[in-house]
Amino acid sequence: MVEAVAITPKTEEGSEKDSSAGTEPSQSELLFKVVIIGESGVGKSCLLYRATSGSFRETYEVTIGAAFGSFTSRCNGRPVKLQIWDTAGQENFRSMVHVFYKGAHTVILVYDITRRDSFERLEDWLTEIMENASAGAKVALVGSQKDREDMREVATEVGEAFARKHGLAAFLETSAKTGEGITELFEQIVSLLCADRGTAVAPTKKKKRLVKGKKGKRAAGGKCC
Ligand SMILES: Nc1nc2c(ncn2[C@@H]2O[C@H](COP(=O)(O)OP(=O)(O)OP(=O)(O)O)[C@@H](O)[C@H]2O)c(=O)[nH]1
Ligand SMILES: [Mg+2]
Repeated sequence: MVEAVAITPKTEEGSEKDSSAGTEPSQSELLFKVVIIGESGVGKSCLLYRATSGSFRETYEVTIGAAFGSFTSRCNGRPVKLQIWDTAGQENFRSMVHVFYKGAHTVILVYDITRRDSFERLEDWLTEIMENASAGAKVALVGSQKDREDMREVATEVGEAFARKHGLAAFLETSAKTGEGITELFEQIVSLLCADRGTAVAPTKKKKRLVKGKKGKRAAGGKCC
């Protein structure tokens, strides 16, 4: 079983210290693994870049293999870090990508709201998740490039219905360009993982069911299924 890793802060001498400067009991950091997948060019790297740097990258730099970033927050006052792996969407760079699913607590599946083709591939991506991700891993569906409303090919309701039909844990539309929905997405993932703490994910096995979100419940600040 793969559980959230708790990291206890150390002093410079290497002994454990109270991270809350003596006002609260010592709280070690919880570490969760998140993987971003989806068609090439949908905006996975820009999503991560916006979340980690707060800015937008206009130029398209194809991801080769994978890239890494982190997002920090708190869970009931306890520090939480999401260790985020951004994977390559291009077929020729995907041979090693299954490795990144190992032990992931959440998979962010991205399509571009201006590209119908990227939405139509979602079923294939779900199959890949079922074959490679750990049992218990949550799936968050993201419709990216929301700022390009005039080019929209996938209605919000269609994305929402897909997420509901497949029992996905969250659905959000985001824009890496304006920043809309980005912090909300990662905070929603932290909330889901935080609420579920103690439900460990099992090692990767072939063909198992995805974990569903709480039925009918809307996660704070975002759409849910
Ligand atoms: N307008 C707009 N453009 C975006 C947005 N997100 C990404 N882009 C653009 O889309 C292109 C591809 O973005 P990437 O994030 O590199 O795409 P990717 O999914 O990582 O692609 P691969 O690495 O090949 O899998 C870039 O030119 C980005 O500037 C967005 O939210 N709004
Ligand atoms: Mg990329």
